[in-house]
Amino acid sequence: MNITFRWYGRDNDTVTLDHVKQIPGVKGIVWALHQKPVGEVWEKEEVKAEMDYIQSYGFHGDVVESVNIHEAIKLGNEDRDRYIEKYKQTIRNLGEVGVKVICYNFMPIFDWTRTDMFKALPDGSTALFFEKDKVVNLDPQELIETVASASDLTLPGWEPEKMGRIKELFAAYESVTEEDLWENLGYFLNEILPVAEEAGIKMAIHPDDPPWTIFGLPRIMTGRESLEKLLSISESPSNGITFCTGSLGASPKNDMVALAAEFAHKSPFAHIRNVKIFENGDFIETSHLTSDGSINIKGVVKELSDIQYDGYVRPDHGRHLWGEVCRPGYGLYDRALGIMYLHGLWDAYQASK
Ligand code: DNO
Ligand code: MN
Repeated sequence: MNITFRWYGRDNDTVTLDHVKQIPGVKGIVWALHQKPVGEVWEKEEVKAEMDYIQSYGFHGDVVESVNIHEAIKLGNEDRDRYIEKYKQTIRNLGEVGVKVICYNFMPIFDWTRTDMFKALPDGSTALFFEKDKVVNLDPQELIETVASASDLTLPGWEPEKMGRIKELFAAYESVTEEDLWENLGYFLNEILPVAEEAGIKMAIHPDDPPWTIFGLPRIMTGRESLEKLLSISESPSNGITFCTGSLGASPKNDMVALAAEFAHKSPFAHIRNVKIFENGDFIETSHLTSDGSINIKGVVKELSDIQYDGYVRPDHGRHLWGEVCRPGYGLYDRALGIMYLHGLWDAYQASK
């Protein structure tokens, strides 16, 4: 278990690498060039400068999250080949500085979706919350405004350029079915996987968050069958999964311990966090502690320990604690606590072998 921490860059995060250094046992930083418009090539000098900075703190920068995919590729329209070529160049440039894993997602238009970024938990902390019924009746524009007002910093996947084109994008997706989306994912992977292999990089798809259709947009990475189907697209060793317990686990249909047993070995990257699911389908993010949420985090870590999992792991989101002002879900304190829980579970399972 190679513990990492997601960080948004020098001018783009409230957390600094000096802070991260003080969390026990963190080996690497999960990074991205967040200022780059989606679809543009990440140039060699830019990726090298970021990697050098991360390594100057003694961290590795083996994992990039995310190289986002241009909507033209997801829509499968006439511009896709041009954007796929750019994506390939980014993969090559990342391979050259030693990147080993690229996390990406294939969600139309929106990345992770929540209705409230600072919902109070009974203990007085706040966390990301999803109210199921609210989304059924919500105008996507309202959601965009909620997200935009949550932080002074732009949230990845919610870039204003993209949000400005929202009507046009919704219209473009009207005729796109789930089957079309699978086909477009297959086309993309068959193009890029040979390049990733050559660059020594594993591609790790992030599941849809939440793992069901929202606003009538097709969503395909939602559970066991999706993971199986993804793997059946290509046997390339570069075709992998980001095993995100909180995303898939927001659906009670997904048994995360059973999924870890089946898919951890095809997941070069794991996101570990807990959510509490309510009967009406709402869910709130909680601390990592198993008893605080609906996901058996200790069972998941046991599965990882059983196979001597040597992939990269990060605590995913955290609550906002002790008055911390930070990116929604990406403060320092709760993710640091989460890391200590993961270390504790891992060490105990390893010792009991
Ligand atoms: C949700 C988070 C997301 C994720 C991106 C991956 O669980 O991990 O921000 O990083 O959707 O592309
Ligand atoms: Mn995740």
